[in-house]
Amino acid sequence: MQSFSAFLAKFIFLALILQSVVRFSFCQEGFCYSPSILEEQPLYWKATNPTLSPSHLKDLPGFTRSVYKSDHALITPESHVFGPLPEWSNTLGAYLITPSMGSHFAMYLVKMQEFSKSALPLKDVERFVFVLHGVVTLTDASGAKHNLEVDSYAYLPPNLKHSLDSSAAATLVVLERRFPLDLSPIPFPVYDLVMVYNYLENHASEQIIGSTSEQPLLETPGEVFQLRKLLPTSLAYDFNIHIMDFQPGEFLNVKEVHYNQHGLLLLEGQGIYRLGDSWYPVQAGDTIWMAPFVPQWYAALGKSKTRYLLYKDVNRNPL
Ligand code: UGY
Ligand code: MN
Repeated sequence: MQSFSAFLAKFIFLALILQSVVRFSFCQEGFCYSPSILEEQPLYWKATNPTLSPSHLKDLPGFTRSVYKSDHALITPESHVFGPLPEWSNTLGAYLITPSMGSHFAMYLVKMQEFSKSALPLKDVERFVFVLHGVVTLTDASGAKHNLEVDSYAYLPPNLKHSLDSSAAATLVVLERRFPLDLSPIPFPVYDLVMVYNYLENHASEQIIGSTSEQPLLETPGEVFQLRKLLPTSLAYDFNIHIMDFQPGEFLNVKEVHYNQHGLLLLEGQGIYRLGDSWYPVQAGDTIWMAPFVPQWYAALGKSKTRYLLYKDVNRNPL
């Protein structure tokens, strides 16, 4: 038979486990209630103990961290609106950046399902696809099939036949940019308006298929972040996609202001993004549009590294 002291020890042990389970469930997402929830809370308790955790704020009616201004936008996941993509089958898409904001490119999320299939981009539009979840099959112009897993990507030059399909759920981020190949049929006044003229004779871009981890780390003079570029840096390519990694506490040394535009998807981590005169707490899943010359700066915070994917127009004279 158990002695009373053994029984007491077991009782205390079980009570401690129960208390830690209760505490754990109320300490998730960085927010703990104190004193213990086992005590009855007084009337209006919440008014003097506001919920501080961002994950709770997200659920406030009408609350969003999304912001849309003339020179930048932050689009956070609770604002995503998915709908069918024109001519894609069994697929939902959410346009996050489009020329209606002032960008010269579009960036959208694509959720593919079983038996889903892409449509071709519009005429003269180049496309970049990056896999965020699942596996998609790219069938290229020659009929060859390429399986793209998470962290893999493809660049398809304008007017190159291809299709993407998936036999299970998969998520992609897609960037598209109009690449004028032949401006001659465009009447003179319109021609003037589209002088962001990207075509360079003898510099045709080619289909690229790759994976982030295969790309070498590049020099970043004066900066501490790690940089990979997913596309060739040759003249044929009028944009590049950068993958940038920051350890917690690292930040951009240059307080950047430049003529290039950006589309950014935060893939991992948390931090503060400065855009113009505003400072935004951001985290994985957030999208940012940066117009030319918007002051921009990032500091990685939180407990894990930040990784973001960044569209940047390059290799063209801005005149
Ligand atoms: O290359 C860039 O312009 C990059 N460093 N910008 C950014 O991270 N906002
Ligand atoms: Mn920049």
